[in-house]
Amino acid sequence: MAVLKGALIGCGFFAVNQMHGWRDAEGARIVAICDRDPARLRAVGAEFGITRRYTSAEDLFADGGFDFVDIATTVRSHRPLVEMAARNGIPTICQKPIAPTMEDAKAMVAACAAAGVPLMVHENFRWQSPIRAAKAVTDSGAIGEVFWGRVSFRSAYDVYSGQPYLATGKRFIIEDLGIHALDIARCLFGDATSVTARTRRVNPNIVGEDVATMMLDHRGGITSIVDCSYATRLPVEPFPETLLEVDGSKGTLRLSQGYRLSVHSREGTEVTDVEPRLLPWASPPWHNIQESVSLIQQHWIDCLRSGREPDTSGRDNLKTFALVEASYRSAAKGRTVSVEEFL
Ligand code: NAD
Ligand code: 89Y
Repeated sequence: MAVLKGALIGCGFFAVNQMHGWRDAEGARIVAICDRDPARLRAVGAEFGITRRYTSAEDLFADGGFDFVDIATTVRSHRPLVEMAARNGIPTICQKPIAPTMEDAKAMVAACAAAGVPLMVHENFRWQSPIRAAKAVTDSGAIGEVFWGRVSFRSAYDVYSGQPYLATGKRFIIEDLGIHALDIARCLFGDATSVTARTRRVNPNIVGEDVATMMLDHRGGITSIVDCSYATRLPVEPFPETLLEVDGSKGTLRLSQGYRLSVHSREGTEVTDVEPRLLPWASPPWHNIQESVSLIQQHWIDCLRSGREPDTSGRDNLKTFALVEASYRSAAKGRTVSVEEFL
C-alpha cells in the first residue's frame, strides 16, 4: 500500500514529538514542513531531514504533493489554517484546543464537512495507555455499572518555560489542560449535559486561572468531578499523570500516581503497573504524552486508509470544546451551565 505523504505546519515546542511520531508511523511520512519562524523551520528540517521547507502556509498548499496536513501551531492560527486546508481538499489534523471560540470551532468543522475532508483534533490524552487500560476495565463490566468518577490532574510542574504563552493568556488551565481531562471524562463516562465550575489563580505571575474544579452531569446519569491545578506542590511531582477514580455497582477502579491501576471487585483486588512504554526518542516525564502522540497519529493513518471517522474528529471534539466554554461560563456566572447552550 502506498505510503501517505504528510505536511506539518508549526515547528515549535510540541511539534518535535509529532515529527518523531510520524517517523515511527506505519504507512505515513512527512514530506514538507512549514513555520513562519525560519530558525524553527531550519532546526526541525535539519533534525528530521526534511528539505521541502516553507515559511508561508499558502506557498505550501500551492505546491501541494501531500495527502494530509498536521497543524501544530498555537490556537489563534487554527481556524485560518484548517479553512485553508479545506479549500485545498486536504485531510487535516489540528492541535487542541481546536479554536479560541465555539463559533470558530463550528466554522472549521463545517468547512471540512462541506469540502468532504476528514478533520481530526489532536486530542491525545484519551490515547494514553494508562487511560486506555482503565477504559478497557470499565467497558468490560468488571466494576459493574459506573455511577461516579473523578479525573484529576494536579501538579506544580513548570510548564511556562517550555510554553511561555501559557502564562500570558486570559484563559489558561481549562483551555490548555482541563480540555484533556474533560475529554477523558467524556470518553469514560459518556457525553455531559451540564457543568458547574469554579476557577482560581494562585500563581501571581500568570494572567489566567491555574486551578479549576468542574462537576459534570453525564447523559447516562453518571456524576463526575474533573479537577486540575498547576499550583499543587506534592512530595513527588506527578506531571503529567492524569489520575482516575471510578466507582461502579460491583467495585472500584483507581489509577494512582506511579501508573498503578487498581481494580477492586468481589473477586478481589488486582493491581497492575500500567506505565507507558519509553519510546526510544521519549524523555520522562513526558513519555506518557509522547507515546499517546504516536498512538493517535497511527489512528489517523488507519482511519484515513479505511475511511473511518477518527475517534476525536472535529465533530466529536465540539462536544469537548463545549465543556470548556461551559466551564468558563459557569465559573464566571457562578451557576450550573447547560452544555446545549454551546452546541
Ligand atoms: P509553539 O509556540 O512552541 O509553536 C508553534 C509554532 O507555530 C511556532 O514555531 C510558530 O512560529 C508557528 N506558527 C504559528 N502560526 C503559524 C502560521 N500561521 N504559519 C506557520 N507557522 C506558524 O507552540 P507549542 O507549545 O508547540 O504548541 C502548539 C500547539 O500544541 C498548541 O495548540 C498547544 O496547545 C498544543 N500542545 C498540545 C499538547 C498535547 O499533548 N496535545 C502538548 C503541548 C502543546
Ligand atoms: O499544553 C499542554 C498539553 O496539552 O499537555 C500538557 C501541556 O503541555 C502543558 O499543560
